[in-house]
Amino acid sequence: MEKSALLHRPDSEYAYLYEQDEFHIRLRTKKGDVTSVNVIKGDPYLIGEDRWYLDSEPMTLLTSTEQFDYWLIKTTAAFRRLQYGFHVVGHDQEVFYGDRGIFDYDSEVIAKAENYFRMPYFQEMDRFKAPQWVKETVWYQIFPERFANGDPSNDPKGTLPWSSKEHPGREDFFGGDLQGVIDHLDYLVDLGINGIYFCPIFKAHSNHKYDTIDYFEIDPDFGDKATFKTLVDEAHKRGIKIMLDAVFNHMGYHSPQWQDVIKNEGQSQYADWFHIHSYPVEFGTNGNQEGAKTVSYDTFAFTPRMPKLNTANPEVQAYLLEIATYWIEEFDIDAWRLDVANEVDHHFWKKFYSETVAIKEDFYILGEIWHSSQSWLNGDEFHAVMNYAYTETIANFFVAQSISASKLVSGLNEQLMLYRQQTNEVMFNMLDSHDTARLLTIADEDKAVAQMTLAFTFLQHGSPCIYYGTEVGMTGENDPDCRKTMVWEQERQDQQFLAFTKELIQLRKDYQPVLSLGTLDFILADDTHQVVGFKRETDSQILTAYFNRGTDSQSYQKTADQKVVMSRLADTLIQPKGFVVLVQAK
Ligand code: ARE
Ligand code: CA
Repeated sequence: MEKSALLHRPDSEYAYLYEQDEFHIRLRTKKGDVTSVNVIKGDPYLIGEDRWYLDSEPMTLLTSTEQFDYWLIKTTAAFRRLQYGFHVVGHDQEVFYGDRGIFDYDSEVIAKAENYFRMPYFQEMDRFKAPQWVKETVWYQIFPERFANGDPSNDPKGTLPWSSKEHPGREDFFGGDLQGVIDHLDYLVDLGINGIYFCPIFKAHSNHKYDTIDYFEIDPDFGDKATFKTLVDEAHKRGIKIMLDAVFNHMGYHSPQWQDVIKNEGQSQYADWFHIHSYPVEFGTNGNQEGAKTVSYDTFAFTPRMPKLNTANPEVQAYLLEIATYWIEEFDIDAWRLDVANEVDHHFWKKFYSETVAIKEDFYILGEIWHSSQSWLNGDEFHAVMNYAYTETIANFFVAQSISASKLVSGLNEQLMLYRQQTNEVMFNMLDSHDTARLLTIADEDKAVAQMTLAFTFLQHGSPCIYYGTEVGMTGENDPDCRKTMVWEQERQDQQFLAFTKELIQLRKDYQPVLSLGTLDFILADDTHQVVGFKRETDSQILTAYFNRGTDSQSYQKTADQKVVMSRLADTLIQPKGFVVLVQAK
């Protein structure tokens, strides 16, 4: 047995409360190395005749990657306390794996308290609580400057006519605003989405508004607070939730705070709001120019126009927490997306979590993190991250075709094992965004590939997000080209893509419970024909799906009690770039 592959870590994604009284325990073993695992467990204080009342329960094989098997047991404890250890049976030996390491399995080892892992008490306060409504949400991301110009009176100077430029430049303005969103809420209802993620809308200098000047004001190019209030109210009436973008890692160069530092340098009352190493800090002086590596203060990336905030400063914390709570209390928003979330300290995010959730216990906090995010997802900071690591793996198989079916399966299972189950259920699954090239463009404008990739993503744990314009076949290379003005003329919209997107959103809604909560088992990973199949299962339903990324049509299994609920088929075969989704009751 490969003992070095054994891994368990208490109070992590390996041991956590899924529900108030449902405790999940996972164990990692080397793939194929272990034939069975039993958990030996009991209450640390329940001792009779100087031994514990211990029982032993089998774990089930939950999932596998190329290297590892992952085992799971869902259990509980009468007195909400548990000590537990693993009786691991391999082909050649059996061991006890516990808090003090790995031992040959024998009664002496079992009898020692110190050998047991502990779940000291089932603290509901500490449990990772995932907002239920997020599981029922299909998101739509809007870049406000480019969605719709509903009010030309607020167009900034130099605004260009809508869709007048095939490739917008970094400094272009087209007049998009909040009224434009209000005017198209019924379009969004008809599309079927029920959550909007807005890129920043507060007063800022650029067209993307990530260089904030005033977090307490709606940017005048976008409208005013009354318009925003109408937008939120009208969206809520239509069952659409609203998520705003919190840019707390840095402020904009033109903010009054940073302008005061430029003017008064070390004497400024805001000097400690930032990370300043030397003065002057004026743009163009002291090494402070675009892309310079010698900026005299910390910035976002190497962007001197985005001075990094010192979130360890209590004044900055108070200022940002006031913003965070203001937009919930005054405008009833439902969620914050946190910009550059991984570069702000955990201490601040813990305060952010407790203050926002105190106002709305089902408030959703989404971190923008492009890599593994375990340390932000323990239940006291974020509920989820923008799941680029998961969706990039999907795109690598379906679009870039850089990985095989079995690599796809291994990669996705590896991602899922990084987080608690309830975290996976509220992850934010977008295939593209305002920071990436558009899906159809990375698919070389092959609609079938783009649609197959979307369909696969919509059938995963986590809530899918459509980037505005995807549904009408918009293209675009990476920023700024992925921020073209939305196509509203029907004759220029891809009606087939629109119909497909509506069908897919409806499918997600029709089968949300099994798609959010169901297990995920990959039943097929054919590296020769590049076909992948998986099952999602709850107590009452099984959804099965097959995707053909290969070049030949493939047959698929269909039993009498399975119903085809969505497909891209040629007769009874799954054509290349096709798929089939089947559902059966249990
Ligand atoms: C743009 C161009 C830059 C150019 C700059 C010049 O993208 O190449 O140098 O203009 O001004 C906002 C604007 C961008 C602008 C940027 C800087 O939207 O148009 O850049 O400000 O002025 C990493 C971070 C991630 C960040 C991306 C952009 O981890 O947090 O880079 N995303 C957020 C927002 C952006 C926003 C900012 C941050 C700044 O979503 O829209 O940019 O507030 C890999 C890495 C990731 C990396 C990702 C993308 O996957 O793993 O860490 O994300 O690539 O680059
Ligand atoms: Ca406008």
